[in-house]
Amino acid sequence: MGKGFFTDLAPVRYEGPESLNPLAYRHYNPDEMVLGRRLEDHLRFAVCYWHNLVWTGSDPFGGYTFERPWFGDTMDHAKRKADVAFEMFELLGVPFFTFHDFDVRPEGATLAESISRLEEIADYFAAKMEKTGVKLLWGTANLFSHRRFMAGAATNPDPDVFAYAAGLVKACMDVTHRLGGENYVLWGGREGYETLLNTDMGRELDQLGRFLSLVVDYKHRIGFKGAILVEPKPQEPTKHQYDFDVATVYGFLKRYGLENEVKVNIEQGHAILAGHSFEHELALAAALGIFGSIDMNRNDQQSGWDTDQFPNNVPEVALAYYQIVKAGGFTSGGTNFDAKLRRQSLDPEDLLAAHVGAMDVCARGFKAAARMLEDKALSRPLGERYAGWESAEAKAMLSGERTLEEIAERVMREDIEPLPRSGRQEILENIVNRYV
Ligand code: XLS
Ligand code: NI
Ligand code: NI
Repeated sequence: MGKGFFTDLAPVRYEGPESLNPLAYRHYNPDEMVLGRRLEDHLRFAVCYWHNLVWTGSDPFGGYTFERPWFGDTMDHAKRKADVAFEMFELLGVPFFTFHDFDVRPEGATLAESISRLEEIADYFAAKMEKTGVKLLWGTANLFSHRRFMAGAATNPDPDVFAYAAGLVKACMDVTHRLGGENYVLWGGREGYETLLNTDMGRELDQLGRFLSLVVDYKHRIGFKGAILVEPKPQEPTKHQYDFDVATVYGFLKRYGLENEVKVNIEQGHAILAGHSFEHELALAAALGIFGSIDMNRNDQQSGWDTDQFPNNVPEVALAYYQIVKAGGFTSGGTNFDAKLRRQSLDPEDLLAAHVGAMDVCARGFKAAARMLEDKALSRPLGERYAGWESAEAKAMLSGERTLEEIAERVMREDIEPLPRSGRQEILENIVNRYV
């Protein structure tokens, strides 16, 4: 049974697909072997601190709906919040959690005070992590909520804000490192602009490039072995965010020489906001060698903003995990639920049920993806589609052994006339539907 907030709720267990218990896993059996590995080690689920323990249920039209006993800005409140957080992680049996500095400690009057409070909570976490075995998937600094960051952090016109942000990030990296975090995330919450009338874009991009280089240098100096991850998002809160999508981030990393140092944390909802599918962003990151981790939270199909809902669509999730397993699966990354309840979901039970459903959807999707991979259901037809490139002449064109003139001459000499072939999209879609 839970202890504090979740008093009358029992730990969530795997009960199999026939179970009618709303607080049991029906598809997520952590010990099930899939592709030669435990499901838990494939999926690497993480629960986020901010949406579950900090968000009050407010929206643009109304204030809080949640009344949580740990809401308040003292260190006592912060510790009660941590107690509830770990109670929840344990009840769910998740291996990882994620947090921002801002989520876990009250803001201090100075940077030094904010940092010492963060350090104190980190000690509190360390003891709980030791006791429960829950690990840190990633830590991050919140460089977007406080008014000092309204015009950006690294991209602020005021160098004092850049410096202040550097101080916060250093402290967060220290704590993440100390707690054995497996990654460090930077989401550019307000690194963007509202209007070009007051924005020098070239300068701001250089500032952001410098900031990220400082982070990478520091990572190496302290011996942090985790990955540095940038989380792309096209807009919201700023009208135009610099880390728009995976392609934009890759171009940015190349420009500042960071493409071998930094990877991406891809969020499903952000992919949709950027006009892409989640699997597009995953496949591109894998192709560019910068795939790191995922935030598995969807948007509402109609609303056009980041509604951070728990995943509930198995076919969608299956196609995403297919790209991930095809690329070799997670290394330091994992499946973080950067997702929140709807504001009427007031009960402790709602917090658990949301994650139970999400983890089951992910498990079903992942297992479908693994079966497609094992059966070569998609990779065989894909291989056939590109088989022409196995010929010696085709390879010579790609390796740079042929000039444009030589290629043109050969087409004429051999009287080549390409034969259009079916892309077989519907047949392939039907194949996927056999698995999901
Ligand atoms: C907001 C982002 C944020 C990051 C962490 O849209 O998803 O929650 O994941 O700062
Ligand atoms: Ni988001
Ligand atoms: Ni996110």
